[in-house]
Amino acid sequence: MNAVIDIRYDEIAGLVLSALKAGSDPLDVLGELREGLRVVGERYQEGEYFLSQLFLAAETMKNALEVLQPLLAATDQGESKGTIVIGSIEGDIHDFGKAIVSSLLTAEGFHIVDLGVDVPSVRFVEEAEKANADVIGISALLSTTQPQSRDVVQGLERRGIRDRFRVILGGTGVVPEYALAQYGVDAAVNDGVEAVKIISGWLEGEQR
Ligand code: B12
Repeated sequence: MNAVIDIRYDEIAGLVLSALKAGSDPLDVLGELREGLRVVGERYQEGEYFLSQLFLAAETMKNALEVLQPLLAATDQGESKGTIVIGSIEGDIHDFGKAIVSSLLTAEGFHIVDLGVDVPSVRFVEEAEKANADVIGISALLSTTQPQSRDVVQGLERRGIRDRFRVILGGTGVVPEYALAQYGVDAAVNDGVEAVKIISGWLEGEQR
């Protein structure tokens, strides 16, 4: 966590590797990294860190994830439990959370279709239909981008296919009760492990 706050981007990969070798659980290491980023975000918000430091902290996280992500995604490659179309919504380029939850879902046996970042709401609808997906996953970390998840839901409704897909919104700063009430999504989370539980619960027993 301190290595992220102190932005030790050139040392972080080695530190993560040492922690893993010493027996730390990858999810605990992830928790530490996220906590570090939360503090960086707070310092940025309070004007203590500049935007350049936010970027370098992001670089630090990227280097850490190169080591960590393959472990989170380790899977036996069995039969797919379902398809999830995922992306960061238009105007949002944050993608660490999306990458992590995708790895966790892959490890659980789900097939992921990653649309990338800055994805218009209409594309979520089109791609979900194309992939015959079970779930649409929207990543949105900004208070200005989160409301667009409503556009995805309305896009599904307009096409008369709302009941074919479950929609989940995720990202730091997402307030689940608010998102559920305001955007019409089926679930909203700010934790990837919880997201996996929710999606697994939805698709358990559903034969593809
Ligand atoms: C890293 C970072 C950046 C990086 C992003 C790099 C990248 N490739 O992702 C950079 C430097 C580019 C950046 C830019 C900006 N950022 Co920024 N950023 C952050 C920071 C520090 C960490 C975010 C992060 O990666 N967390 C770690 C991940 C693993 O956690 P997570 O996103 O919560 O993901 C988990 C869950 O939420 C969930 N999840 C996430 N997505 C999804 C999706 C689905 C479908 C599901 C099911 C689950 C799920 O699973 C994940 C694993 O547990 C946050 C601070 C914070 N509090 O987090 C600010 C923060 C999000 N940024 C902020 C801001 C303001 C910006 C900028 C506007 C700054 C600027 N003036 O330019 C720009 C906007 C760029 C844009 N258009 O998107 C604000 C947002 C405030 C708000 N409420 O709107 C924050 C909160 C900082 C702050 N406190 O002010 N940022």
